[in-house]
Amino acid sequence: MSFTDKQEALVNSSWESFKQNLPQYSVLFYTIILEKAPAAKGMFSFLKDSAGVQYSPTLQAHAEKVFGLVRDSAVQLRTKGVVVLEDARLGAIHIQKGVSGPHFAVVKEALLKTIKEVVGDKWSDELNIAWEVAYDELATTIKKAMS
Ligand code: HEM
Ligand code: ISQ
Repeated sequence: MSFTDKQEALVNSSWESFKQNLPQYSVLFYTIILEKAPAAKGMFSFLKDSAGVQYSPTLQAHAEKVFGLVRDSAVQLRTKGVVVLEDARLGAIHIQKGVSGPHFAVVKEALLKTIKEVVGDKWSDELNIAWEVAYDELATTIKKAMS
């Protein structure tokens, strides 16, 4: 099953909507992650000393980076059919922070829920699947780089 133009367009348009309100959506993203995995709070240098999830430019920049990489993954899947990790250090960073396999499912769930908020009544199974495939392929490349 190849990644279609339609799937890429769905990811691209919702990525643009996500960027329209980065402060709100980045806080939402972390909030969902910490609900599912409270212990992950201590992993993030910019969260560990704050009470709950506090907005900061750093927090926003990290969330934007994660969503941006998933969006890039969608573009790569449509153009090349595979995802190549653009930043070879990502494996080492995640090992060093103590990230493990189950964390990837938590981040995935939070990403999909955030996108659902972002698009509101434009949400569809098709949109959800497009983000899911792009995330899964990217997560696989990071996990490989970690092994
Ligand atoms: C750091 C992306 C999955 C936890 C980073 C960085 C990137 C990134 C680009 C470098 C720092 C930055 O610029 O933000 C991703 C992507 C993921 C993923 C694309 C999935 C496809 C995960 C998971 C966890 C995690 C599952 C565990 C909850 C962290 C932590 C850091 C980090 C703790 C260091 C943050 C700090 O500087 O304190 N990640 N990541 N990541 N990632 Fe991930
Ligand atoms: C994973 N890696 C880097 C940054 C992140 C920000 C929020 C949630 C997950 C993340």
